[in-house]
Amino acid sequence: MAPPRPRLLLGQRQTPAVMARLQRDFTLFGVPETQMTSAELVAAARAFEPDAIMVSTSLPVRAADVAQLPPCVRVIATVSVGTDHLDIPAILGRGIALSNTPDVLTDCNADLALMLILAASRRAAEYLDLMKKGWGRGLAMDEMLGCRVTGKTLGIIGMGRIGRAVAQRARGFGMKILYSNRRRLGADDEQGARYFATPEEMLPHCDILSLHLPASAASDGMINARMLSLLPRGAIFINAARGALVDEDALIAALRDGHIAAAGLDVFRNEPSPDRRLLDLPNVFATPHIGSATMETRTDMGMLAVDNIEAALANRPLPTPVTA
Ligand code: 8YV
Repeated sequence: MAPPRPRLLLGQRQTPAVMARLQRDFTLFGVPETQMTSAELVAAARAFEPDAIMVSTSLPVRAADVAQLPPCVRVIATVSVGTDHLDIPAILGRGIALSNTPDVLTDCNADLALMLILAASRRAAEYLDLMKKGWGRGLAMDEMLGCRVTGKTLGIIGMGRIGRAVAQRARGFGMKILYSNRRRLGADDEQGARYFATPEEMLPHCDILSLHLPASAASDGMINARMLSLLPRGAIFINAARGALVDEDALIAALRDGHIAAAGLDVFRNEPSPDRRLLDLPNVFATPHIGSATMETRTDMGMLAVDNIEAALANRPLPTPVTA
């Protein structure tokens, strides 16, 4: 007789290929229409007693949630590279293995950052709005002009895998790359990019600033009024990393005043209900946290999460563990 299939609590529906694997190899608690809340996840875990739980950034697992999980839970796999929605010490402290999904989403996140750079610089939100209204009259030669991207200087804060992939793409637009990072990269990874030990030193040289660092207590609100004022007037601001990195009141003020010409934002402090004042600004091009949202990448992320769950349940080393 086949051994009983492990019990998996799925916090969010996954792509068809991932769902097919899960339905074949696991006993599932029922598939949520879209996704559960943290409270629903805890209640389901207590009712269903799973061996494994799958979540992602929009489904936080904080210390109070971890404390209520039944002892049968052996592994939590987040379908994300970011881990700021998880209380890592609380999870590991209960002896629960934890994994994330690095690397597989690097390209799509970098592609999205380029989309935001192009859309914000070239006023895509305003043009789209005009076209939805039917266009209707010729534009003057000096009307609704954007900023040329080719040849501009791009500053990147956080030169990890995604930051480097953004730099690689931006070089294709003839952009000069500056970066600030906890440590300087080797020449192979730098590819001619200029290093600054602090963002403060780099900001005055940036035409475009793009964030690619994780959210943490240390980085919370780091892009504040003082930092924005260090950018040259008319700079473009891009955030496809985490909303918590930004003081949104300061960003709104800088966008209203024109000190920041435009912003491309995929992430917000209060997701999924961002500050309306940001969304209503004509010079904000906004997307709903979709950096990894392609069929290919979400499938790769889901498959990697399942690989981690299977490894943990078989007492094998996890392919991509979160250790601290
Ligand atoms: C989200 C992300 O996980 O990987 C990350 O850290 O922010 C994204 O890939 C995804 O959008 C689902 O919430």
